[in-house]
Amino acid sequence: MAELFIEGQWCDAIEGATREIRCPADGSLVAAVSEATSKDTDLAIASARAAFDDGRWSGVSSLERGATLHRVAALLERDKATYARAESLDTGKRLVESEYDIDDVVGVFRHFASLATAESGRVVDTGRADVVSRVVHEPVGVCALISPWNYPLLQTSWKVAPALAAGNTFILKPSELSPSTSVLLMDTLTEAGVPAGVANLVLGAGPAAGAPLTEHTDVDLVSFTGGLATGRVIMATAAATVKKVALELGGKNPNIVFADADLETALDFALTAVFLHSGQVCSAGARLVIEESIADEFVARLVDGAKAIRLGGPFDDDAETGPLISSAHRDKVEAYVAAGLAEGAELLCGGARPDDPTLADGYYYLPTILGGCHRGMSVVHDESFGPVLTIETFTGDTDAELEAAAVEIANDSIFGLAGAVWTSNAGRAERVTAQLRMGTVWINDYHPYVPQAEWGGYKQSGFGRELGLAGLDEYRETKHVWHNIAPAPQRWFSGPADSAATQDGAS
Ligand code: TXE
Repeated sequence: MAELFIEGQWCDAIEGATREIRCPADGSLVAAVSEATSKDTDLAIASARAAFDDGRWSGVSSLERGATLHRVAALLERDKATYARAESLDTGKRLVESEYDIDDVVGVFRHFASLATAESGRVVDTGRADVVSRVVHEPVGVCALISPWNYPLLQTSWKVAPALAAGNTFILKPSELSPSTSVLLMDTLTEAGVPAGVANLVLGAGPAAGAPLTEHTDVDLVSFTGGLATGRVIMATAAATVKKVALELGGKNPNIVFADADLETALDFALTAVFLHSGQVCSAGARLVIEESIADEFVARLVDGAKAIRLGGPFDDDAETGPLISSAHRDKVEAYVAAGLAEGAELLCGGARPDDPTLADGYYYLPTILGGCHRGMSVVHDESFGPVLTIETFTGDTDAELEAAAVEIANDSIFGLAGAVWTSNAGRAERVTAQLRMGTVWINDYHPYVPQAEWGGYKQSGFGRELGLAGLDEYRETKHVWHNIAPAPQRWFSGPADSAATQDGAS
């Protein structure tokens, strides 16, 4: 209890409600946490507003803000085991994957710690000796940070670290399914020296605890990572008060394999692309777009690989991937596969819950491959966010036709988050990459990212960028200051007679 963090204090939800957090691996109770309503969210907004307006963080030098973020990184390293265990219990993901995630979180804080003092502005040459003109960056103000459940702390760090680096205050609303590491983070921020009221946390359901953040006039910016449907609602709601909005809404990402690729490596990565974290990855390579001449053999071996994937809980050393986040999410994935089969897709493997009785209490779903898919099918276009791969093929009589066919299929999506190209022909790799309408393209690789490079989507995958340099700019306003150091009348209008003439006339 008392997991809301407002004005530097832990508190219960005003209405006293709680929510049970259950481990998706076996349904066991992890915690019962406070469940906020709009009353709590309003208090958190007031706290963040006051903290911003009195300059207790924005007035701190960028050097000191950077040093604070470096301390956050060091504390996260110190407490890595606690964080990783909490993340695994909430999400069901393997402990080793949570440990990788916490390492990444440390890297994100270090990246933005370094950037805090960089790019502070520039002097503009106006061509006038009597004017000093400069462009400066300032924090946006009060930020609403709404994060999802698949990489709870990592996605949160992509927002919290730049928001703090730029001098903002914030209210964090993590997914109601995975709040534990956000709760831990508040104490870490305090220990690192973030002043009370700068970092606020509300837990609870999206409509009750999150929506008020997107409506309130005292919130200046909303950064959201989650589903497309919720993103549309948030964008529309935020329009009423013209907030700055950044959205990352997932994707349906093509993994394109040409016959001239290193097929052993492409096969290995095709499995990771889609089945990592049981497909609950916004950049998952859930569409295999493969040259027809190699498709049969490649897919047959892929099916063998998918069947061999071992499912298990966070602390099972033999497990290779874990459960889905919730029973409701598994229902959604099942419905998605059923719709694909009804559309004419061929079930090549999976398509069911595992029959292993030791997994019966968890929300597991077998790695699934659907063959015979084409662009007319909704299963090819909709995001399942589960361990489901669709197979599409392309062909062409000439190199140009082949590449054009692959690009046309890959770009035929409302999404544009990420994709990959596998080929040993460097020219082809560059030509195809240049045509792909996506925020990230991997060539002969899948999934790596670094905090130094921007992340975000084209099309309905959202807008705005996280990480990189642009990930800081989302949280900064830009102000042009024009300082006339030798002011003198301009005489555009004839104006009143000058004071000397008036005095002469009066005498
Ligand atoms: O996400 P929601 P859900 C996709 C994936 C998944 C689908 C739905 O396809 O199946 O989204 O998942 C908060 N105002 N992704 O329902 O609803 C909510 O409490 C303010 C892609 O779990 O988008 C949570 O904190 N906030 C994705 C956050 O929004 C609201 C990662 C995300 O929840 C709100 C996860 C409202 N009206 C799912 N309604 C990615 N891009 O990586 C909900 N929320």
